[in-house]
Amino acid sequence: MNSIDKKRILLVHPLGYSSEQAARDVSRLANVMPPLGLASISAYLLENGFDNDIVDCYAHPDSDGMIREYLSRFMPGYIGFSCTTSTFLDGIRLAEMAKKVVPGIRTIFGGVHMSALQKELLVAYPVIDFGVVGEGEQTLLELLSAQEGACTDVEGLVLRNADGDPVYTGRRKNLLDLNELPFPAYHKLVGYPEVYSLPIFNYPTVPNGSCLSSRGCPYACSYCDRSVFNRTFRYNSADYLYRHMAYLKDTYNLKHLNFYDDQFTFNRQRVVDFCSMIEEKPLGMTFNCAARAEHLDAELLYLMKKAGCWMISLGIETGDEQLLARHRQNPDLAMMRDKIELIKKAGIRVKGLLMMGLPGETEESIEKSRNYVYSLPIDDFNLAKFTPFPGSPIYEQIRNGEDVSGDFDEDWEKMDCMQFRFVPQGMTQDRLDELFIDFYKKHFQRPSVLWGYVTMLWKSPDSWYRFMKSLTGFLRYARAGSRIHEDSGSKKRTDLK
Ligand code: B12
Repeated sequence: MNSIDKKRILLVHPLGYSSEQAARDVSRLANVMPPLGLASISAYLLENGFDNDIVDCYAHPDSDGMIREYLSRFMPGYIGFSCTTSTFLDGIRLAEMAKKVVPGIRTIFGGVHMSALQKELLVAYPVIDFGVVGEGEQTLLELLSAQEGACTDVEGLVLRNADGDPVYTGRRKNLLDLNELPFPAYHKLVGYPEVYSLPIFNYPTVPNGSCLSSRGCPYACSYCDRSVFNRTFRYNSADYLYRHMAYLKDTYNLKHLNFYDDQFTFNRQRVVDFCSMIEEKPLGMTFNCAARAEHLDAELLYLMKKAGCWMISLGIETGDEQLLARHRQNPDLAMMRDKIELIKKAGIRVKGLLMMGLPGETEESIEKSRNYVYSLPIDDFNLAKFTPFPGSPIYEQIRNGEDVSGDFDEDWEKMDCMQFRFVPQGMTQDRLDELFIDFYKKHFQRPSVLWGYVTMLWKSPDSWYRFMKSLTGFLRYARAGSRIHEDSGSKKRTDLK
C-alpha cells in the first residue's frame, strides 16, 4: 500500500445537500460559480511546491466517488474543505468519509463558517483537525510546511492542544499583498469555464466567468458576515487587474466577466486607471461589478461604460428607509435613486439586491419596499430571504438575546437564503413566503419588465436558451415557494451539540 503523501492536499468545495436535490435547486439552475478562494489557495500552494487538486461538488454534484478514488490513488496527507454555513455539514460528512479511506489524513476547514465560529466547531466536530480563520493562502502553506507539533506558531489557525482542547492562534498580522498572488488556478477546476454559468439574464455573451479583484469591505451592515476579511479593503492594482482579464481572455477566450468584489469601485483611482488601460489597449471584453451607490459618480460611470461595463449591482436591501437605518449606514433612498438614474444615463444596466424578512420587517415595510423598487428604473433585481449568518452583527445580537424581534430557527443546512429561517415578530413563515412570491409575480406582470426580458433575446440570447432549458425547475420553484429544500432531513445546530 502507498504511504501518505504529506506534500499533497485535496481541496474540496462541498455541495451542501444531495445530488438529487441539486438537480432541482433553482439557485444552481440559475448560477454555478467557481470557488475562487480555493482556486487562489491552489495556485499559491502550487507556486510553493505543494501538489494539490480541487473537487468542486457544486459544479459536479455527484462527486463522492471522485473524491474516494482520488484519496485511494494519491493518499494525500491533507484534505481541505471550503464551507459556507449551508455547506458545512456536508463538509463534515465528506471529512468523515475521507478519514475512512485514508485513516491518517488530516482534515482542514476554511471559509466563512469556520472563520465565524472558530473553536466552537472543533469542540462540536472531532473530525476536524484544523480550522483556518481568515485568508487561507499563507496559513495553509505554513501549516503544511510545519514540523509535526510546531503548528502553534502558525497564525490564523484553530487546532487542538495536548489535552485535546481547541486553541486559536489569533488573526494573521501581516496579510498578503494581493498584487503578489498568482492568478487563481483555473486549470484545477474540472470543466472550467464551460461547467460554470453566471445568473441568467446577467451577461451578454458566452463564454463568461467570474473574477475577484479585491478583498473585504469597510462597512458594517448588520446582516453581513465579515469574519474572513474583517472590515479591511485590499485590492489588486489596475495593472494586475488588466493582466488578469487579459489572461482569462487569452487562455479561456472569456468574453465577459462578473466581478464578485464587494466594492469594485471603492478605490476610485484604481478604476479610472483600469478604464484608461482598457481604452488604450482594448481586450474586447465586457464586465459586471457590484458597488455601493456612494462610490459612483457620472464621470466614473462614463469611463466604466467605455471600458465595457455591462451591468452594476447595487445593494438596495429594502425600500423602507426606517428599516434600512436599523441595518446599514447612510440609509438614503433618494441618493440611491439618483445614482441608479446616473448609471442608466451612462448606458449601463442596473441590478438591485434586496432582502426580505429583516428584523423589524412588517407587511407595511414590504409594501413600501415593493413600491420603491417598482418605481426605480432598474433592469433586474434579486430578492433574498434574510438569514442571520454566524459572523454577522445581527447573528450575535440574536444569539445573545439583545435582539428579540423574531424567531430564528438555526438550521445550518437550510441557511441558504432560499428559505425564511428568521421570522420577524408579527409575521409567519407562510405569510412571508406569500409576500415573497407576490413581490416577484407583480414585478413580472409589468409590461415594461416583460419588454425588458424580450430585449434579452438579442442582448443575451444564451440566457433565453438556458431559461427555456430549465423552465420546469423554475416553475416548480414558483409553485413550491421556499419548500424546495424542506425535505433535506438536515440536522439542526442544536441537535449537534
Ligand atoms: C461569489 C460568492 C458567491 C457565489 C459563489 C460562491 C463560491 N462558489 O465560492 C454564489 C453567487 C454562487 C454564492 C452563493 C451563495 N452565497 Co455567496 N458569496 C460570494 C462572495 C461575494 C465572494 C466569495 C469569494 O469568492 N470570496 C473571495 C475569496 C478569496 O474568499 P473566500 O472564498 O472566503 O476564501 C478565502 C478564505 O475564506 C479562506 N478559505 C476558503 N476556503 C478555504 C478552505 C481551506 C481548506 C482553507 C485553508 C482556507 C479557505 O481562504 C480563501 C482565500 O484567502 C461572498 C462574500 C465575500 N466577499 O467573500 C459571498 C458569501 C460567501 N455568500 C454567502 C451566502 C449566504 C451565499 C448563499 C447561501 C446565498 C444564495 N442563496 O445565493 C449561496 C450559498 C452557496 C454555497 N453553495 O455555499 C455569504 C456566506 C455566509 C455564510 N456564513 O454562509 C457570504 C459571506 C456573503 C455575506 N457576507 O453574507 N456566493
